Amino acid sequence: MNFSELASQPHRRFNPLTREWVLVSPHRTQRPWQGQVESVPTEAPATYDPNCYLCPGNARAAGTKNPAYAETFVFDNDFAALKPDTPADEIQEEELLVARSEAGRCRVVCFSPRHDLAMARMSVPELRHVVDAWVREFSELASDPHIRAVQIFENRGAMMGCSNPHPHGQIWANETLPNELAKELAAFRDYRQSHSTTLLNDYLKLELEKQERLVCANDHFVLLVPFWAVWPFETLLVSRRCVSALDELNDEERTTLAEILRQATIRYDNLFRTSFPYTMGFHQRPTDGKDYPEFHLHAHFYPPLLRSATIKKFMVGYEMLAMPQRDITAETAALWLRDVPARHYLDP
Ligand code: H2U
Ligand code: ZN
Repeated sequence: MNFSELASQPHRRFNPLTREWVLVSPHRTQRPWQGQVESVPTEAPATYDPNCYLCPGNARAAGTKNPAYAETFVFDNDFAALKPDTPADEIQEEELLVARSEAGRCRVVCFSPRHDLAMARMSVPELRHVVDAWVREFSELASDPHIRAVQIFENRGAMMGCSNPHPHGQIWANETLPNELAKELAAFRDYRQSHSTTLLNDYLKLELEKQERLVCANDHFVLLVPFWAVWPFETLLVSRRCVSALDELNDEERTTLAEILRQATIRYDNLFRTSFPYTMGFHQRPTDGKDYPEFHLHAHFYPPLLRSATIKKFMVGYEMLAMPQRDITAETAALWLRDVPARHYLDP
């Protein structure tokens, strides 16, 4: 059987980064939908909102006043999930009741002083400030001997639990490796041991040959729908050069990262002509001071929308109890994202 025949039938695909499988059921895209329909915000936010806790000059929920910032602004999360002064402690009863203290830091990154913008509506120089802020934060947090992992991410849109339309992301830094990073690190390490190359270098080479899952690319980054995608329009953003974290990107690469982030988010917005919700974030090397030549910097975009701006994918039932499942194939999703204009639908 060839690939297109297999891809038209129910099948499983392997995710070499997590070493888990996803069930793909392409025929199910035909099924009717009588479930929940999401509402699409129709009113555009104002450029400044006096009630927004992230806008310049405003007071945050805990009372601290934001400075009149002009580019990006980073602060310690007032409701941090991880705190630097957490005392070390642990319990263990048999192998069943096990808990350990976890210290860390949480930061909030305001991408822009403009309340109404999103990555898709920011210019490349503006997004470059965001990239530079991420690099600065990563380096500073990585230099703390207690911090071994830095998770940079953005929740965009109320559907993904974003608490405020003001463009912002978060950084959580902790003492131990979070589950997803640990899974990927083990896969990167094993691949490098059994091949002389690195996992994402080889994968990128294959995708560049095959072309069918590519969305867009520039000199230093490629955006594609991974073969093993779970979310309907999930994408993977990979650096062409194998670097282990944002701090290794040179000046030109940082600008091209800003460019491809803009392209990625414009394409998402254009797909259903809406401010596309997603969770996105970077996976980078652990920050314990060791070298990780096997680790390849990348970002994942996980958007929940299924086939219009109002229908969302739920991860329930089979996904919660068995394994992730998707209907639209990675190849079809890539085609849709590749075919939308590269210019934002709201831009004049
Ligand atoms: P989300 O929209 O992804 O939830 O991120 C907003 C973060 O901002 C959230 O973690 C923090 C919340 O704790 N926050 C502050 O630190 N100060 C505030 O005044 C409100 C929100
Ligand atoms: Zn605001």
